[in-house]
Amino acid sequence: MSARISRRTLLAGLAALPALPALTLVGCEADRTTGAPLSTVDTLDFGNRLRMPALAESTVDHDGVRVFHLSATEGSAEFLSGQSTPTWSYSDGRYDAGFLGPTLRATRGEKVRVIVENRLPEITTVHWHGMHLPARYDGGPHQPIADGELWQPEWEIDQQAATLWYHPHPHGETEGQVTRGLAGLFYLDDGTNADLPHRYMIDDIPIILQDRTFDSRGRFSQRGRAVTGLLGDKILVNGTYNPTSRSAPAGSGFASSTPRPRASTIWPSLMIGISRSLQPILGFCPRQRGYAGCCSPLPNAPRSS
Ligand SMILES: [Cu+2]
Repeated sequence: MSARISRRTLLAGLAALPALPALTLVGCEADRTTGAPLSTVDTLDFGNRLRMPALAESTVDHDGVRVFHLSATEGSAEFLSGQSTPTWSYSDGRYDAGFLGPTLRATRGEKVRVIVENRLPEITTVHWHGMHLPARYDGGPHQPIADGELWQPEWEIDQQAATLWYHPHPHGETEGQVTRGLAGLFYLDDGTNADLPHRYMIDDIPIILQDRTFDSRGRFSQRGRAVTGLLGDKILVNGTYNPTSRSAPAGSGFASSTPRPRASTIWPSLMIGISRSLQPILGFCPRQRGYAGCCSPLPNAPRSS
């Protein structure tokens, strides 16, 4: 089943959604810093299946501590068709997408230990962004992990439910290491919001938005530096460029590899597009046969020549 949905279909879906007036398509303006276009309208076909970071493996040791393993490693990933990009990533020994890392998950009251191994050719650290924990385990520049070394912070989860992330924080090298791919999510549960979606990748969908610039060989480029930092001209969602994902009703799974038989004809698709200025473009595209043909693009939607 093809995941490719035309731009016209997306626009048709948007046109049919008066309840989403805020999610308008941005114009053809250029970024003031780099001159790159702000809109991806008519430049993407949403042809790549949205990647999802797996939940990290963990074990509970005899002291009741939940133990995770993260290895920072060199690798590669394909973002642009046919081009292999050198990357760094975190692996838990089972999952390694070549970019980003698995999602760690723990519950308030649990003790956790993360065994971090640095297999990179330089110093790194792992900082638990947003985590309440002892300063010596925070993972800032003052807690370097030399290449080939292990670091094993251990703490008790003691804060409300949150979506946090982990990333390297070595002095002067944070941007470069995050750009190459080092980052991941850390979910915290607290058991008090049972009515919220909580089934990972089913009704609780992780979305990691990042911008990158690629050179002619598909490598990450450091071009596009602005006062706010490095600005990319391509948006990655969970490490996927030009992504698409199919939605399904509650209970039947999201982006399931085995959708219900009628899913392809009656359920909408969630399209995710992000402009350079981080304005989301979302569309629910009915996939009933013949539907797309009865709608036209938004009247003032910009068109590429
Ligand atoms: Cu941070």
